[in-house]
Amino acid sequence: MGEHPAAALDVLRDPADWKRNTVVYQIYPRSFLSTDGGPTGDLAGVIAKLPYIAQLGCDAIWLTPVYASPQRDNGYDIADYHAIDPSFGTMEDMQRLLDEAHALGLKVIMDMVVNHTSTDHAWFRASRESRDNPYRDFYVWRDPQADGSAPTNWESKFGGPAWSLDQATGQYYLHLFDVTQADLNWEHEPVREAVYAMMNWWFDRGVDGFRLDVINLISKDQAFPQAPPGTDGRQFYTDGPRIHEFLNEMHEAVFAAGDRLTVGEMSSTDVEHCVRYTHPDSRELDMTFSFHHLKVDYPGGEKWTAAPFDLLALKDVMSHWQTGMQAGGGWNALFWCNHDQPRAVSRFGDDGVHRVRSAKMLATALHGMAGTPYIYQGEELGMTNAGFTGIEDYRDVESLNMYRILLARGVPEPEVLEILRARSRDNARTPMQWTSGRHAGFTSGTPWIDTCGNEAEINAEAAVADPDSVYWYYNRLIRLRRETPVITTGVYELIDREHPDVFAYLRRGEGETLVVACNFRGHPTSLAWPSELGDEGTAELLIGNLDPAAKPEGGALQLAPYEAVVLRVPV
Ligand code: TEU
Repeated sequence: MGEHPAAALDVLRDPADWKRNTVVYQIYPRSFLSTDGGPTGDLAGVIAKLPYIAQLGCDAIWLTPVYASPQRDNGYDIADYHAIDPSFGTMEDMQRLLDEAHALGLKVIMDMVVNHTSTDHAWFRASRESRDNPYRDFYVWRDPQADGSAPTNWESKFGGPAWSLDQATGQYYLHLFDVTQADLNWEHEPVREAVYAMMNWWFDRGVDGFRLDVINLISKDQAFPQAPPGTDGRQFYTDGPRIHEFLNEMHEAVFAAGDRLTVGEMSSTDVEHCVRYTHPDSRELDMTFSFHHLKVDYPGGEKWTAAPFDLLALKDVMSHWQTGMQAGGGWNALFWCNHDQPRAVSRFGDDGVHRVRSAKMLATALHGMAGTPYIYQGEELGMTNAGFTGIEDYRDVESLNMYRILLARGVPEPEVLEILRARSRDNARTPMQWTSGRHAGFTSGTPWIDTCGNEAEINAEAAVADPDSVYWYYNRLIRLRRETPVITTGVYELIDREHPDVFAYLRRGEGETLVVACNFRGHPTSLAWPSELGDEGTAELLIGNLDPAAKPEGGALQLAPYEAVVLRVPV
């Protein structure tokens, strides 16, 4: 048993810190519920379903961007931070959403995208007007190289170059994402002041926190070096030179004034940086999303393949983050799914015969860990990947770019489509399945993107009516977390690292130990009972996804396919 620094536990134990004791429900409003028969979801749809979220047991919602936007990247391209996009509703709808959520005891976390804006934003339109426009320095403009090529060879995260030439002024602007998402220049103080003022404007309207989009990319290496062969340039802006200074400044200017939840989306980061981002003494952020556990099916780091996941790598990565963040006094945001990721049950479980059981198993594996859990809309139903067969089904700018790029690389079309079926962000963006009816009850009109087609079986109405559903299992896990402080504060320890089928770990503290054991395979398996836990007869079942649940006997725990249990032992 490894020793654990006591200091870290003191940080974890602060009961006044609601942010470390909360469960957040993520809403992608565009695909949540349309109340007016339109193709896309709206704020009225979110308001209508707040009781469904409160009943699940969550106490906060995170709304992906609903600001005015040309929707080239579904709202992550903001044209006006102070307006609601008409496709979602009005500022009055937003105010009503805040009021109704608060009345139900739900906090509201808004998505804040400040690494870049849409090229339709007034700042960018002014900036591109001339080299001496007062807004020129709001963005990153650089001269071409001597041969006219882009200032650096950095690649956009959505494929292709990260710079685009503006013919009129003869300079390139930087865009780490789409060409219509121009990176803000955080070196320029007026940018930072404008962003902080805008954030405070939202807090004045009653928002309870922010999810900060790709926030660890805002500080770029001002030397703008060329990326060595085989790299894409991310080493020159990920967790960049002034990132901690900027986040601390943001904290003092915005977050310090109130009890606000801040969660940073961290691209390609590491534990050391995330400890620093989230340790209370740093005065930066409350928690971070990291993505390394969602790359265990990227062989050699390549996302655009249809490879299976590596369970040992998954265990190692998640354990590294659990242990490293605990030891340093940092705090993880826990998640399997979001609007950028394939559905967990299709990716790490079984979306066929064992769909319900494996969805519950995945929930158990995650909700037993230290951190603040996030549930992405539809995850609580065990929603699956989209299963789209033709390119015409896809909507996502990244998927459409990659389709073209992979074909140009000579990958045969059937293979490209197979890759998109496994990897496309649209897997998470199909309409939320409310009923077994037309378009899953998402809209009375024609949805902007097709449903998965399995709404007859997978829908919220059926799940709420069935006490054995994935939905009610999530509810039990959330209640278990509230009733069991060791889930929040206990020291994490991986057991049986080499086991080829089982992801099992301990949570120790508060005079007891939890054993979380999850079979990630479609066949039965056996886990040796850890001898240091003593007599297995003392183990008490806290939750399991099968009835009757596995019981440790004869020095082992026999787990059925995709079975998961949480046991408590008094040591
Ligand atoms: O995503 C950041 C990000 O890097 C991704 O997860 C991205 O989708 C992936 O790397 C593509 O391969 C955030 C948002 O969550 C995403 O929806 C936005 O498109 C992106 O930022 C740009 O704002």
